[in-house]
Amino acid sequence: MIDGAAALRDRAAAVLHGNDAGGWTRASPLLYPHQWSWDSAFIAIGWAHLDVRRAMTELERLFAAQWATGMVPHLVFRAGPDHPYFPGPEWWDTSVSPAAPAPPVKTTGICQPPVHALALQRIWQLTPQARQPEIRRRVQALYPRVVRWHRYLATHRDPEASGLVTTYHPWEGTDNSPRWDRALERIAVAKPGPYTRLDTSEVPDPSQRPTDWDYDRFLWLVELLREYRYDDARIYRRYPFLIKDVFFSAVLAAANAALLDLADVAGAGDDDREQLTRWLDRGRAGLAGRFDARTGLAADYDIRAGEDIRLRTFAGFAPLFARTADAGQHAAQLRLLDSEDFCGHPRLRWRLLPSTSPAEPAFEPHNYWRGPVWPVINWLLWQSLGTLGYSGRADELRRDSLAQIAAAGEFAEYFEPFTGKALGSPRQSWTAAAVLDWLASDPGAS
Ligand code: 2M8
Repeated sequence: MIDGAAALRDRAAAVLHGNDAGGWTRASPLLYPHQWSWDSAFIAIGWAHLDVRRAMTELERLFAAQWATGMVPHLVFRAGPDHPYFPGPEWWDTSVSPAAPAPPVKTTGICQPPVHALALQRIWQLTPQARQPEIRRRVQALYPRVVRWHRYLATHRDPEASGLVTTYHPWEGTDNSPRWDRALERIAVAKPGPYTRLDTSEVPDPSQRPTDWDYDRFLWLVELLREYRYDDARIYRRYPFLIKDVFFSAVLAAANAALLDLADVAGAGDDDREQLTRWLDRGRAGLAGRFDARTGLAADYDIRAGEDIRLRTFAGFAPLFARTADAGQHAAQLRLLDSEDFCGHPRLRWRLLPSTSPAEPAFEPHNYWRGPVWPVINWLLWQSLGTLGYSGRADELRRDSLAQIAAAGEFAEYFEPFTGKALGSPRQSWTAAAVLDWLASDPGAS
């Protein structure tokens, strides 16, 4: 039993209620005032502990902004002008694409890891019997949309049928991860129009956020995507940033397994079941091909440069995130997870997976995706390890994650790995959501 669990739960619930904008939830109150895609999936898991109907609404509202291609956009602009965020809808101008949702819905033109099916699965697991008829109907209505989303990723984002998803932008998950450094360095001309960042006023310590050099490139890439009208075929022909992202692909594999698990509840037909099984098998095979037995990590692949991205980051644990069936890979990855390169590093305050290995030259303990510990990444790892049967190590991750958050006294966006200091945005919704799920999953509590 975690000390102070009831108080922590109440505080986590208060964060979600405080960020609830009525049917959708701000990713955080000031820094991220809109609805973000993978944030919403985690947030739905948090809501499922408070109100399963509200949890379903979170996902339904997000999928209401799904593109005609099946893409679920990385961000739905929902907050009014009193909640500024940069870059806003004008910068993205998705009206250039016939696939974008019709006004007044405003979104960006990229996407984020498909955690949504995992959320749907968790909501269903947490649905009390009395609510099952209603939630089953809602799951049945949403399920085909989630399948379309996965189809978009398996086709438009994988024209090679490699089983690996191609990402177009650092904002498709882990913004300034060093995984993208070389690809961004190759972009010699990055001259976006004039702009003013707002994130650096919300997080006043610039060492916790991406640099202006990063932002120039992030925004320049958006300009190119807009120029190509967010058309996947055109993007694939000409665009400079195309990465086979093993983490994104691993989440898709886990999400395909979750949809198969829900197939009976959703009343899925044989076609969908067969399709999902094919995508799952292909995803696992694609990831197996990216596993490097020498390092024990999976490597991303830069399509444009034709080179592997070999850095020690959390993404290298893609086989675990994908819940691969390969026992040899489990053993190698579990050994590495607790080695000095990752959770066993002697300076770490908690034995949690940092976003970048402290042994990696690019590691920066304060800087966003370049070193800090992210609770949602540890949540995904915790869930994967539990599913794979490593419940002891999974429970350590759960307890250390809760201890870190309780000690810092804040549902922070990310944490300094050596000191445990809260960094980035306070009252981050997905951190509160992960806490609610962890607290309810305490094996010692029942
Ligand atoms: C971060 O990204 C946004 C852009 O999407 C930003 O820095 O402004 C990332 O951590 C991303 O993964 C996350 O979904 C988003 C909202 O929490 O913030």
